[in-house]
Amino acid sequence: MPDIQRRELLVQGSAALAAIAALYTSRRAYAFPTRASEEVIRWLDQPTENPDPVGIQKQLVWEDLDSWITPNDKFFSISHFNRPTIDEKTWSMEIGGLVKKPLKLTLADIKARPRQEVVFTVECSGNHGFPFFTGGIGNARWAGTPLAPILEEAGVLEDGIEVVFFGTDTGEVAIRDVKMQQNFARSMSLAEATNPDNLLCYEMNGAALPAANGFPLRLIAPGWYGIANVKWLERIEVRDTRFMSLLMARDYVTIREEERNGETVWTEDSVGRALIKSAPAKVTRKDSDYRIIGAAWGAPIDRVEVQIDQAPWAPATIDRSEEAEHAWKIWSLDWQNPSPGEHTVTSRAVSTTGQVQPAMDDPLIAKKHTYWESNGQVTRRVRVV
Ligand SMILES: Nc1nc2c(c(=O)[nH]1)N[C@H]1C(S)=C(S)[C@@H](COP(=O)(O)O)O[C@H]1N2
Ligand SMILES: [Mo]
Repeated sequence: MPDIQRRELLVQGSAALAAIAALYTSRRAYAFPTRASEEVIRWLDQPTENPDPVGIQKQLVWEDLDSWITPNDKFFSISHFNRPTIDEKTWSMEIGGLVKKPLKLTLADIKARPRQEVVFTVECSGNHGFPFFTGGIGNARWAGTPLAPILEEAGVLEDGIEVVFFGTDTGEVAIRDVKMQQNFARSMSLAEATNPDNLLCYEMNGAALPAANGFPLRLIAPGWYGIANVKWLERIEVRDTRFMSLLMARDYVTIREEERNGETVWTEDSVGRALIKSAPAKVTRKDSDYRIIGAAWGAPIDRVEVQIDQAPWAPATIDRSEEAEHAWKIWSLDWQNPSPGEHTVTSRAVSTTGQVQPAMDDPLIAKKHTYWESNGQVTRRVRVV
């Protein structure tokens, strides 16, 4: 710390300390591999027109990525059914089912409980599954209270194996020719649900949870795909059977062909935990110095590599100024004097346990018949002038 600041600190005591701390955090919040007076070059390949602007709102525009935290007014939002407007004065949430002591909690009850924060990058598992859906991702600082102690207080009975999260939103669901009006609902096993990271979340980046993101309360399950983070929570129920909801067992199922001794087996996995992934976000130019910037998430990231055209993979630099266990990592690669014309840029993330983000022709991706869990390597096209 420079002398002048130290002296000020001694003179003005804790007020100065707080001011300096605030300055330091605000500077940190804007750390990003951006250079003054650089130009952002838009990708030649752009997403196609969104056919469902009500269901899929405000996708991330990758070229606009300029901060580690995604501001609330730019955060993507997904809804499968209706988008409920909930009055917090009349709202409360029940915790019931196989528990000794069912609970009914108001928002004030929940806010009075211990507060916990997590910076977590939420990605929709359908992101990059369609040409119109490539920005279903954002990174926010979520605050709420941990779920596990609430389940503990309710006292899960011995037969309870499954925790179901019901949203307020409903939609018509048809199975064969039977039509039903169902709530949005997802579950976790008791062990998954009681992970100490899981939050009943009421705050997003320091503001009340916006309506689009689940006001007044949503589940935040760090490390899981977006779908598990149930918004507009209404009821949590402990049950003694696995829960096979629309959004776990009939939709949001990844179906793949896999090979076993030369024979094909079809595997069907319910979409749950996030998978390792990265994407180039943008190319910037300052005079003839180009730079590629991107993000990597979905698993503990060890490194990111970038391939330009058919050149060997080059290691990107990970921005260490802003890091959190469940948040995306921002990376960059300087690209000096590229030749004029069109180029491709591909990134791949490698996890600390050695998992590599699969190439598009890897059987994991190429033999996947459904669009969820599209964590294959993303290639973008750019023109250098
Ligand atoms: N109640 C409810 N929760 C929901 C959804 C929904 O439609 N209803 N959509 C899910 C999906 S598919 C995603 S990707 C995330 C998106 O969170 P966001 O809208 O805050 O970005 O919310 C999840 N939680
Ligand atoms: Mo999603």
